[in-house]
Amino acid sequence: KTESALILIRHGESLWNSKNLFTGCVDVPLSEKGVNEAIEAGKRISDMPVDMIFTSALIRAQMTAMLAMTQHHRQKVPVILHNESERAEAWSRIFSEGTDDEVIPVVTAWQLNERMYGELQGLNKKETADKFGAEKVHEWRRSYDIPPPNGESLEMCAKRSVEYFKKNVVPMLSAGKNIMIAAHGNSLRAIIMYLDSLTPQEVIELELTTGIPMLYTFKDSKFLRRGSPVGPTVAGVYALTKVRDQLEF
Ligand code: DG2
Repeated sequence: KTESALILIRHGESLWNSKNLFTGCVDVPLSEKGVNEAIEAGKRISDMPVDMIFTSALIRAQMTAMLAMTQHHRQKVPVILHNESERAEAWSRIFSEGTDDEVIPVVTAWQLNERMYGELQGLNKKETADKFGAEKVHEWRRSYDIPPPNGESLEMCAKRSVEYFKKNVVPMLSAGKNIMIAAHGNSLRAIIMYLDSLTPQEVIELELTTGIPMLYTFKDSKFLRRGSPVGPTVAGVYALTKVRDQLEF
């Protein structure tokens, strides 16, 4: 029986999150608070096996993954793979029986980037709501299929992020590999919508907090949510702690 773990984590607070600016594809780093959130997230998953890491191509997600791994009890070294030949080599190592590799391959993919927020990028979220109306801005931020001006709707973001997930992450989980994905509020909302079979109406309510790891298990081609994705709830964190002991690796 093969059960594998999937850990999803929205990056820690970025410098633009702290200023309440629409960020999208703008490549800003974590704030100091975000750095600490990433380290705390790492402590929460420090005894969970991680065989491979996927991150977006943006620095805030990469910083989060790397900072989280500084807390891992195995002290394996996450190594970013920059080209196809590095990837091919890592694949053959990860699948060779009996290798206790001290390296965790890290794949960066633009498909996991935050949704392109178009003309909203760089604008203050509150000021934008004052200008265009809270309802309109909420629609741009949370609806499934209404894109912000010159930006991507969640549906468009889902097309690339979920496709990438199905093509690259699911085969690894099927092979029994434990995966961590560090990405973004909306690229992860799209992936969670797929994992939890949420409807376009239900996904409107889905909010992800920065720096809280969410756990799924994958078995018999099915995903099972083991830690709450909604908010930094104590229940969510407890669920994660409890589940750790139940997993068999
Ligand atoms: C935020 C999320 O993305 O946007 O682009 O401003 O996860 O990379 O910080 P992230 C952005 P909202 O969900 O707040 O609209």
